[in-house]
Amino acid sequence: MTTCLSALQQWVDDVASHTQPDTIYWCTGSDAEYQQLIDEMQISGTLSALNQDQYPNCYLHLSHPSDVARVEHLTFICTEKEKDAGPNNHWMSPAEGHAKVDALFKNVMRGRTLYVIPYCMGPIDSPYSRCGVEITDSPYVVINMKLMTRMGSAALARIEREGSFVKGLHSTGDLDPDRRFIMHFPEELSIKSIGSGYGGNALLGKKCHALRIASYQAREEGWLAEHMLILGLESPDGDTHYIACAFPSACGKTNLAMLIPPKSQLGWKIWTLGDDIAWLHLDDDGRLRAINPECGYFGVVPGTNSQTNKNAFDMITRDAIFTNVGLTANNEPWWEGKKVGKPVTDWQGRDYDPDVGPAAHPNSRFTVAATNNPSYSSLAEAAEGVPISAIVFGGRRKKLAPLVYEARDWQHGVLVGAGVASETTAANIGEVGVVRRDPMAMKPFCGYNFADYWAHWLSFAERTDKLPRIFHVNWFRQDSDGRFLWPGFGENLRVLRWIIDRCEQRVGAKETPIGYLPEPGDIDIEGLDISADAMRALTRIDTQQWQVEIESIGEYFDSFGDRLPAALRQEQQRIAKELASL
Ligand code: SAT
Ligand code: MN
Repeated sequence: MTTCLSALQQWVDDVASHTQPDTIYWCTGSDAEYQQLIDEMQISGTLSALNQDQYPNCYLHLSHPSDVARVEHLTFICTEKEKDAGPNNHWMSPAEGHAKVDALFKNVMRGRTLYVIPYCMGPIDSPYSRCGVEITDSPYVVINMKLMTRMGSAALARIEREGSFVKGLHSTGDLDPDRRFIMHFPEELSIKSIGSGYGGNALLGKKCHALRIASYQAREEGWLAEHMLILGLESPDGDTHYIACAFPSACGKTNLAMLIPPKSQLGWKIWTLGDDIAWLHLDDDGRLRAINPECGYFGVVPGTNSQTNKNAFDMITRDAIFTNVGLTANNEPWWEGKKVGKPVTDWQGRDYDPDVGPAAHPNSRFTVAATNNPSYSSLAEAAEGVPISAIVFGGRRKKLAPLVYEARDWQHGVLVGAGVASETTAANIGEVGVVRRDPMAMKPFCGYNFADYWAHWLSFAERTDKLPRIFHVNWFRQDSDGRFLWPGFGENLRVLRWIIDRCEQRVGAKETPIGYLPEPGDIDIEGLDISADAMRALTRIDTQQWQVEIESIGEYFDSFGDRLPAALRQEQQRIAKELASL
């Protein structure tokens, strides 16, 4: 056995002697193994088969009612120096972090199976991919990792070849929220997660590895690990531009990534490369290229229907795992906004009663392989990734942010990303609907100090002059009566077209202190029921509101002290000054 595999074996042995599982099982990633686990989980009652005529190979898992979302307040970055984790993270020293969870891991796998999951984030043969091994006692985690990552023997072979991997240790423990921690040790490239079976806390390849640990690793190695979807937008002429968009959790990344153009946008087509995470590297020509480290979707179910996201609606009618949705009398999954059927039981398995609560939990999820998606792009497997034309930031803002605007240059674009704010959603346990800063949609996911992260972003401009343009969008603007000004969903394609027109220098723009805005007539609204007033409101800035916003961004920057890159402060002051002189 090579040194790396013996290091892996040693770690598995150490974990086993500490956690005392009944059995140890090394996952191969085969289809037969997947089916075997599904069968076992049905026997143990942790999974039930859905109507196999309507939903072949689809299953339902109901989680513990207290374990339905990420837990940012229990998520820690454990670095030697507190300053390295930054004010954007909860910090604990590595010694304390290990001690705290190791005590909880003691004997925790008694009576359970310890699964060893070697996995590769990214195409198995891509130089940009990185591997990890997750140890878990949850078969639910194993079947989800099978759909979400390149998992099993091929990944193990790569680990053996490369000699390095991220170590992730997970146990559902007793699911007691008081004994739940998601600990990251970026300096050791390791993760320890206990007390939760929820995706974002338990599928360690996803947020824990591909964002928190990878963002740290990316800074050291000169790339970026981002909370971004990747899509290809093909024009009627057959040109395809690739766009990476960062929106906070549950703000429509999955919908945008697999958008079906409305009839009015004849000849346009969207290809999906990824819906949640992008790893971005400069290639030898200085172009920014993206790979999606995942190969499946863990998407929000409620609201998915044939109008909002037909591709998702169709792709989850087979081979999907549903978590925390309701059921119809016909044993089909049901969720709010499905538009067909009606529920008889809710996500806690109780008789459905609308007075008690929704049938599906607002953060209920589907897990499905990316290849199930009708708009799947096979370039998701391309070792070299795809070249990115535009980076788009966005958030959920009732007011303030226009439908779309473009940053003046990269440095300004980094400020636009750093200033992202959004109303909170059900993807995290906590209050929903309050505006908070969510720079680059990475607030819950950056594994180090945001000030250093922004400096890293800024440094790309010194390495190449071929960087993508940076934009900001807001699909969620409302009028004073709380009605959405923009129809959203498939119509968002019209905004992406303006973005591509800008990249191709086919359209001008209004220059404002916050960036370039479209002239109302430059966004194609043909066939849309949208008033000229609404279009004006969507494409102008309110100077006073923006003065308050830019000042608030300045105050937010203050919390990073002297680690804040001077260029960001200058940019913020420039905008403040220009707004004041309007
Ligand atoms: O963290 S999850 O992967 O469960 C979903 C999200 O918040 O984006
Ligand atoms: Mn996400």
